[in-house]
Amino acid sequence: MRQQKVVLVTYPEEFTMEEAKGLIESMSNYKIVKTFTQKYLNRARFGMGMGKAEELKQFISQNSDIEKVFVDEHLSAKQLFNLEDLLKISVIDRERLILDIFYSRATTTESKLQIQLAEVQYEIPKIRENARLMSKSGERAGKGGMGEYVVDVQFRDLKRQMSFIKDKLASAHLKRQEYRKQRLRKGMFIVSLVGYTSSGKTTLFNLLTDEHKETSHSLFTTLSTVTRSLRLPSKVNENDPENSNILLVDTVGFISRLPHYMIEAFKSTLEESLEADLILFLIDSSEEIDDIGRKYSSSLGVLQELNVDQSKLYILLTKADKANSEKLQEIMDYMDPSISKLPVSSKTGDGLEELQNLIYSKKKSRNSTILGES
Ligand SMILES: Nc1nc2c(ncn2[C@@H]2O[C@H](COP(=O)(O)OP(=O)(O)OP(=O)(O)O)[C@@H](O)[C@H]2O)c(=O)[nH]1
Ligand SMILES: [Mg+2]
Repeated sequence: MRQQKVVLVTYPEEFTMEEAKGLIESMSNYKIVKTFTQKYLNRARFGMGMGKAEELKQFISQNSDIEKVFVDEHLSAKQLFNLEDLLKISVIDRERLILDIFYSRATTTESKLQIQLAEVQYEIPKIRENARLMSKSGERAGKGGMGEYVVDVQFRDLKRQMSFIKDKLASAHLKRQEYRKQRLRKGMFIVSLVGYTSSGKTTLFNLLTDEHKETSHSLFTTLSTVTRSLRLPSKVNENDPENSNILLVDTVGFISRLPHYMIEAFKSTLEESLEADLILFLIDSSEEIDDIGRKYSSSLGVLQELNVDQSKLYILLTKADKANSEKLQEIMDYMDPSISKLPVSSKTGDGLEELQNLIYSKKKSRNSTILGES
């Protein structure tokens, strides 16, 4: 495959830099040849400061094989236009990159629709801004001399697309709700796996369900919610077959600085997993302690934004084969003491039986509550 040479402009913090690189590298057709850092990427004209933009321009003019610049921040239509005008090559902002990754990975109709919705929501403010820029300057907006009429038509078209996609998503959502009701009627106990991208959700899902869904160190490997039934082993269920069947749900991962409209677009599938009886919140314990803290806070932020019932959360410290007991303790001490925690390793199987016991006992207690209520 031909690789395009690209330049990255990001913040100087190690965590942010590594995450931006991880995002770009998860698109295997891009190769980063140079990384520039800037303390602020919200300057009015170019996002980055004038000096940095000039430095970038010089670097690109000396390296004519560079095809794209990635700016690790949300850029307005004006900033994108100004930068492309200066650099004469295409500029991609953080949201565009995340959308492109999602596009390249989406396999199900619903996830494709969700991404289309996010895409339209990404475009709308840009069209609005173009129209504003145009009326301000009394000129025709956009590079191609696009007239106001065209902007209006585009705007209406996007609005129409948005309501069309929303309708389709709503009917997919209804279908899901129907399935959910059926599951509830059958007394199914639902456990979902949520957490930052690459925290090990699918690896654990595969291990528990004997599945072979794709796992990878690259970001956003899973984009569709997958549900499988599984039977807890008999050593766990104490010959209580009635309580040994559960449903396990794998979900799309989180990332820091995820724009609100993207969470919105994925809400229906995420919400479904958050309505589970038990939500396993995965944290990769193999990482640097500061990065763990950041990922924990940003994932918890998304969960809170989705109004998750915190009493259903249970933290799993994954990849425990790569952390010693002091580090595991340090991570646990850092986190909310009201949420229980368990270290697990899908590689060595450590903690797996405890996890199965936990699921079993939660299911048993839920069933006895239901019986008690009726
Ligand atoms: N050492 C070790 N590596 C693990 C373990 N679990 C997962 N991994 C690795 O972590 C990486 C990410 O795993 P995935 O299961 O794809 O992560 P995910 O949370 O599903 O990621 P997304 O689908 O991108 O949200 C892969 O390279 C796995 O091999 C573990 O217990 N130990
Ligand atoms: Mg996955």
